[in-house]
Parts: sequence; structure tokens; C-alpha cells
Amino acid sequence: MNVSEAIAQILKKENIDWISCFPNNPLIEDLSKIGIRPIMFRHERGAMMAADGYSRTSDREKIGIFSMQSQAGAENSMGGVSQAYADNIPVLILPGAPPLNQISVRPNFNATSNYKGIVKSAECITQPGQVIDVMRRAFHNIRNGRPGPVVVEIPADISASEINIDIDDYKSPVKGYHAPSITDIKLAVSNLLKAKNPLIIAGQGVLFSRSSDQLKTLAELTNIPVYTTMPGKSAINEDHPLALGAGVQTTTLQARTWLDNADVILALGTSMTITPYGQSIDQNSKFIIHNSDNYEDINKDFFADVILAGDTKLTIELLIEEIKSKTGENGREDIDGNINKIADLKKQWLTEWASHLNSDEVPINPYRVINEINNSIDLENSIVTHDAGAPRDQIVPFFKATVPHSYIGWGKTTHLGFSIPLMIGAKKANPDKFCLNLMGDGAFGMSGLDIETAVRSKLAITTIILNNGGMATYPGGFPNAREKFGVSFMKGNYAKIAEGMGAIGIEVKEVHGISEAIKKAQIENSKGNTVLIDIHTGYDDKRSKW
Ligand SMILES: Cc1ncc(C[n+]2csc(CCOP(=O)(O)OP(=O)(O)O)c2C)c(N)n1
Ligand SMILES: [Mg+2]
Repeated sequence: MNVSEAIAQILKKENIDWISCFPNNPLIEDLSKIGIRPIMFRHERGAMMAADGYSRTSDREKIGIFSMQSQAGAENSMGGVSQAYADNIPVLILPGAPPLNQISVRPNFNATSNYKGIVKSAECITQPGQVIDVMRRAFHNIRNGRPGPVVVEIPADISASEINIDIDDYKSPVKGYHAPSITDIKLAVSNLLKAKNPLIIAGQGVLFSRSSDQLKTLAELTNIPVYTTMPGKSAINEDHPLALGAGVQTTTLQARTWLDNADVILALGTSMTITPYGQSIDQNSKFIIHNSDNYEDINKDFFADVILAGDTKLTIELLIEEIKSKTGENGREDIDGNINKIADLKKQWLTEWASHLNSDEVPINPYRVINEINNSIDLENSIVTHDAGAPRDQIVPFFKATVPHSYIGWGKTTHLGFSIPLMIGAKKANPDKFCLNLMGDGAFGMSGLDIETAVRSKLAITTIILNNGGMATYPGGFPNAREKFGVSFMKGNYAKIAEGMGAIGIEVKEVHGISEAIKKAQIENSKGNTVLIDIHTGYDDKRSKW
């Protein structure tokens, strides 16, 4: 057995049944020999992003694995690796590398040192006999501590080296759990219950720890409203009377009202990162109780008045127990009338937006497309995501997420074109769900050819393109460059391009065609056919922000 074959055997022991790849690494062949399916993408970045999408919807139960060749392959993956790093997504990355005696010689590229700022850990196998220890450390890092991309780099000569090891010596690392102290829980609850206007902020950690049910119980016991970060969107059913919605640069009126007026914030499973892709919070007027599994997120951007370091599910369970001991089994009444206040604000907000959401204009208004998505899909059995730019800012407040992971919010760094490969990976993890990504025509340019990957690998997704022939993300951005040189105006018949790759292409120019196309897409996806809906849209510069 050589090192590459040993890694393949270890991946089998880890119950891995597929990897994403492009296109040359001995592992691809060695995994195939033992029945693990490699899916090749059209670009390393896409392959990395699909592994991310698989992990992102699997809560560390299943892990995306990505392998590529040395040099150009490892170099070309960096955008995707950065995205996973910024969003705290565990992915195991297995790059090839030059032979050991050349690995540090200019201009050879080695991932272990060059990926330093965008991975959780990176280790190069420098001696064949290390393989079991290196892979154990990698899977430990994948399952424990801050989630993030983990790299095991395999130089060409090491990969081919024969070793004499017993694969049974490899033992799969388990996940360990830790919870906050009871003293901290008591402090948190006493401040929460005496707050005048408390708010829960739920992040991706609620999804990853599968604690949506506990979050709902906590909110209902206390009648505290719940706002979600963009990656946390879908942690609570957005139809729930205490749900305020999610926020990126845009959000709902009810969410912004609570973010402004809250005196005590209980932040659960969120890094509370200050980012252009989140709502602002005025630290000075808030008492912050901060839960995160990652100790280093606490006191990072905000001062934490109470620290609840630990697994989010265990933390919420302890909070519930303590609250019940103070209020009784049924919790406390909605003394402040939060439910009515939220309903009134929601009504006011949606009334203000009704003409956009129901617009009949041609070219089609992007908000009408979002409204049609809400009304045409089975929300409980779908996964929807956005791409970077205006489509994200338009959809995040208005799409209704009802069950965990029915929406994938992403983006601290925001790699244009992420949504197609992300959805292919999500479809692999959730084959029975209808998987839809909403993107602009600019975004399509970055990853559009992976529609062919969806077709070829029978991971049938639906892509909706808001085809506005330009970049609405930059309204008035560069008037001279536009007028003189046509910068940022783009053209394409994306339905025809999709058909050329074996997908079903549908062109929509009038509003009545939108729901028809989405319904057809659901039927075709269930038959294994990938669909692209090219919707001719106009620009709508209005954003739901304050
Ligand atoms: C790799 C990368 N480069 C640049 C950007 C910045 N960016 C964000 S949105 C956008 C334009 C999006 O255009 P399009 O997809 O057509 O959407 P529209 O704004 O027209 O709705 C760009 C260039 C990015 N997010 N990622
Ligand atoms: Mg566009």
C-alpha cells in the first residue's frame, strides 16, 4: 500500500462516499478503486465550494472533501478556501504538491505555507509513516473547536511511497462537547429576565448544533423575539410570531427596531462579527450575553458582559432549565405585548414593500421574483440560496425560511458565483430537497459552467438568473466608465447556454411566467434534470435598510 491508498482507506473508514475534485491527484483513482465517487467540477474553486455546500448543510455530521493537483490546482482553489474560512465551514482539503525536495524551492507553491491565513490548520505529510497521525489530527480539527477548512498536503513522492501500516490502527476522532458553568448560566438568566427589551440573536451555531427546537422553546418561555444573522437564517421558522427575520446589509423593519431598542442581547451560536454583511449594533446601549463554541469569538468585536462559552445546544438547554426554575414550567406571559408589536411592524413593513413584491412591470422587478419563489416552492422541502451582490440584499429580508437549512445564508467574504457549486454540494447532502440558487448575470460568469457539472453528476439543481444585463450592485457606481466604455454592461442568453450544457433552459420575460417556470423546474429536478431560469429583470435600487 502507498500513502495515497492509505488515505483512501482512512476516508473509507470515515464513511466518506464522495469527494469533489479537479482533475489530477492519485487519490482520485485510489478512491474510485474502493467505491468512493469523485465528482469533477469545471474549476477548482467550484469543487471547493461544492465540498463547502455539502458540509454547510450537514452540521459536522458529514464532511465535504476536496482534492486537486499541485501548483495551479492548489493556487486556483484559494477563493473557495477563503469563503469556507470566513464562514467557519469544516472542509477537508487534500492538495497535491511538488516532491518534497522541491516543495520549498521558488517558484513552487506549497499550500501548507501559502494557505496560512485562510485555513484552520494545514499539515504536510513529510514522512510516509506519519499518515495515520496526520489524518487523525485533521479529522479531530474538522470535528472539534472552531469549524474551518483543514489541509493535508501530500507531496508527489510521499504520495507514491510504499508503507507498511495496519489501517485498523486509524481510529476516527469523536466530537467532544463542553458547556458553560452554572454560575454563568444563572448570571445570564437573571439579566435576561430583568431586561426591559431583550433580544435573542441566533447565528449559524444554532444550525450546526441542531438546536432550533431548543431555541423556539427558549423564545416561547420568555417571549423574547429572535433575530438571525445571515448565516443563521432558518434557525427559527420565520412564520413564528416571535421571529424578526434575518439581516445582511438589509433587514426587516421589526428586526431593525429590536436591534435599535434592545437593552439586553442574548447572542447564541454567533461570532458577533462586525461585517458589512450584517446589521450594526450599538455596543454602548447593550448588555451582551455571548454564547459561542469558539472562545476566541467572545470579546472579539463586542465586549461580553456574560460569557457562555460552549456548545450552543447544551447552553440553550441549561438556560431553559434555569429559566423554568425561576418562572415555572410554562415560562412567563408576553407582558410587553411583543407578539402584537412584531405583527404590527411586519404589516407596516410589508405594506411599504407590496408594490415591489407584487409589481407587474416589464422588465420584471427582482422583488417580484423573490415573492414568486416564496409562493411557488414547498418551503419545508427546499433549500434556497443567493449569490453575492444585489440578489443577496434583495432576497435575505423577504425569503421566508421555515425549517433549518431551508435557506443558506453565507458571506463574510462574498465570492461571486458561489451559489451554483454551493447548491450542487447541498443537493449531494440533501438529495430529496428542491435546491434553488438565485444569482445575477454577473455572478453566472464566475461559475456558470458548473451547470454542466450538475447535469453530468445528476445533482439536479435549479438556477434562477436575474438577467439585468449589468451589475445592479453598483447603482451609479462608475458613470464615466459606463458611458464612455460600457463597463459592467453584459449580455447573454443564459437559457441557451444552459441547454448547450444539457440542462433545461427557460427564458422568462413576463411575470406570469415566473411561477410556471419554478413549478416546471421542481418537476424536472425530481426527474434528475438540471434547470436554468433566465429571467429578464430590471433594476430596483430600493433596499430594505435604515
Ligand atoms: C470574486 C468576486 N469579485 C468581485 C465581487 C464584488 N461583486 C459583488 S456583486 C458584484 C456584481 C454582481 O452582478 P450581478 O451578479 O449581475 O448582480 P446584480 O448586481 O446585477 O444584481 C460584484 C462584482 C465579488 N463578490 N466576488
Ligand atoms: Mg446583473
